Amino acid sequence: MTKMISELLGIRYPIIQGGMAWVATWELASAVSNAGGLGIIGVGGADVAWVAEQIRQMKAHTDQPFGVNLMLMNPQADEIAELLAKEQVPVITTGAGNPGKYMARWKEVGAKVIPVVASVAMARMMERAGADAVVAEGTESGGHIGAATTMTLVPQVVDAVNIPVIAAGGIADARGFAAAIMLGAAGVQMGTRFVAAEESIVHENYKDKLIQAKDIDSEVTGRSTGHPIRVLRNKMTREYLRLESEGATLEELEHLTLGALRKAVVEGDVANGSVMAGQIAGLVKSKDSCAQIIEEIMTGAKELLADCRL
Ligand code: TUI
Repeated sequence: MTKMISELLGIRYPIIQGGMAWVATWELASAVSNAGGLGIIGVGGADVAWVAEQIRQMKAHTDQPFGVNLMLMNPQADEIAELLAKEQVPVITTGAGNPGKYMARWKEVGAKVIPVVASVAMARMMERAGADAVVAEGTESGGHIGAATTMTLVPQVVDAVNIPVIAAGGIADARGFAAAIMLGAAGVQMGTRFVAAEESIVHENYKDKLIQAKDIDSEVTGRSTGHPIRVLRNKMTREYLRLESEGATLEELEHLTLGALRKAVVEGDVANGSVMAGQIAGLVKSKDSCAQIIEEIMTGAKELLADCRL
């Protein structure tokens, strides 16, 4: 039987919260860590001073393990990588690139390093570079995505590496958790369900749009630019996809998405902003506390897995 990541990370339950830009602030992350999961601060495009303050707040609001996600396209990635080492952040996850050049430094200070990957090749590369685990993130996820689905990616990554694999993409309840365990995962990462959590600081308009979303309400912008981003359909995506199909330039397209996530999360402009969410948004129907979410999933999954017969 696979060892759960709760053992590796010193947490009660093998559930980690995605490191979502603008959304995963210390308020959400500390609530998840205090509820027995692993809360993660999402750096996104923020600067080093913002990250330092978030870590300070996190340490003040939880005595449980926590993580920071470094989005590797961040212009200050080098400085932030060093800050994470100096602050002895217990768990570091990365997204949207290859964190190879930071691994030795992070391992030297004893951080557990968990890159988010979207392919078997990248998972293998990360294992060789010294990763403690990987998050295998399927294309059902919100935000920046790869091509493979969670159902196909997770078992292939599990077979390819000897480190624990955390499943992400399309998981928001006990059934998804149990399914991930059946695929060989040692835990799950969830984003979308936590966006709607009581403790999440995202604008109520964003949470309401998420809760009203149906199964087929997400779109992927940026396929033509090489930066596919899954978001809920709105005025911005209609305009974006129209321009994209007409062969618009990168500049014209970027004009629509620059600052768009902040616009949706902070200002609540869910018509013109970028409402990042996974395909599982249709399953998220209430704004629960992080403790309720984690308790519901663990209790439900135990029952499902115990009752499982052919
Ligand atoms: O990183 C994510 N999801 C994200 S990051 C993000 S921030 C952003 N905001 C606005 C525009 C653009 C980005 C929003 N959502 N998930 C983890 C993830 N990583 N998914 C896919 C990958 C990935 C992709 C390529 C990991 C490695 C990789 O390697 C490429 C290489 O360097 O070889």
